[in-house]
Amino acid sequence: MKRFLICLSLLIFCIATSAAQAATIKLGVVTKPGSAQNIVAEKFKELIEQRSNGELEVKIFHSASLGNETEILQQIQLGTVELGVITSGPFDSFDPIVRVIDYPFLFKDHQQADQILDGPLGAEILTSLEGSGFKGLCFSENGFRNLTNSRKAVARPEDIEGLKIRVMSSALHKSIWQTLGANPTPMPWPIYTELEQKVIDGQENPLWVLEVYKFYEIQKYMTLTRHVYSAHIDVASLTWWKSLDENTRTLVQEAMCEAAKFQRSDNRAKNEARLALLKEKGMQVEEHPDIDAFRKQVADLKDIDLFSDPKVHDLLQKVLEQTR
Ligand code: EAX
Repeated sequence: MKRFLICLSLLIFCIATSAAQAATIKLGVVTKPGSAQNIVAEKFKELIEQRSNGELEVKIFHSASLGNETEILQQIQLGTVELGVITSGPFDSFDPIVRVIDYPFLFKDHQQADQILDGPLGAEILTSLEGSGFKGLCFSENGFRNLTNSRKAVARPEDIEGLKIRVMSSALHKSIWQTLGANPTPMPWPIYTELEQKVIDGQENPLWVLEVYKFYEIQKYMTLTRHVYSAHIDVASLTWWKSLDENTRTLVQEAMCEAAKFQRSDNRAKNEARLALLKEKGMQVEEHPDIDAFRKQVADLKDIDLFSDPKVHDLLQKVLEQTR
């Protein structure tokens, strides 16, 4: 009997300690539930918790509860946050190589974006991020960005003259809008209040943002510029990554890439209905702006200083060749 009791208490002890060992992974996103980043995060959580039999637990910090995207990236670098689903724009100040994928009018469609990002050129970007403390896992998407504003219909570059446009914290995005004649104002997410109070006239983001954040209430005009295909880079803290065993790394990598693919197709499938909804809500949409004119205006950006680093320059050349 005594033996039995000892065995039983040992068993209970083992169960209790193994339950206590369930590691909690912190995952940061800046946007709110229902947003593109959260759809990736929630899918990842579901997959990894299922596959690790409860040994890994994911806690999603959304709605900027860890700060803006730059601040989340800093915490990932430090290792105080393990994972992030972060728009590629703000990576600009950590590693200039990401400017390559935010290059204006680079990808003609989703298929081409997938082909480059899921291929060797995308892998070069993910690997390069290790130099700044990130383990790049895969690409999910924000989507093709479109211009909106509260002042006037925009169909050509000259219509943009003087518009105060909020841009992400990215030197490239600022240059794009300067070159197009706007007055670009870098500002972290979220920006509803600034738009509402007319501190800024406009912004640029994919269709889902206008629906989820109800920008149709405060932005009358939209132009389907699709000027930048905005990826999210799904990253882990390199310090944390190095502390993981091989099995856990594989689990995390596979679950994140599956979540990314799931989210990309989910996002794309919803775009048509979103456009209809935005029109129904009263937005005036310019569906056929003079894209050639916009494209011409930014054509020399590849020669500016932001692309002077030889590694960045070479990769941009390669991507431009493959997307022509
Ligand atoms: O998804 O800051 C931005 O414009 C980003 O696209 C934001 O994460 C919304």
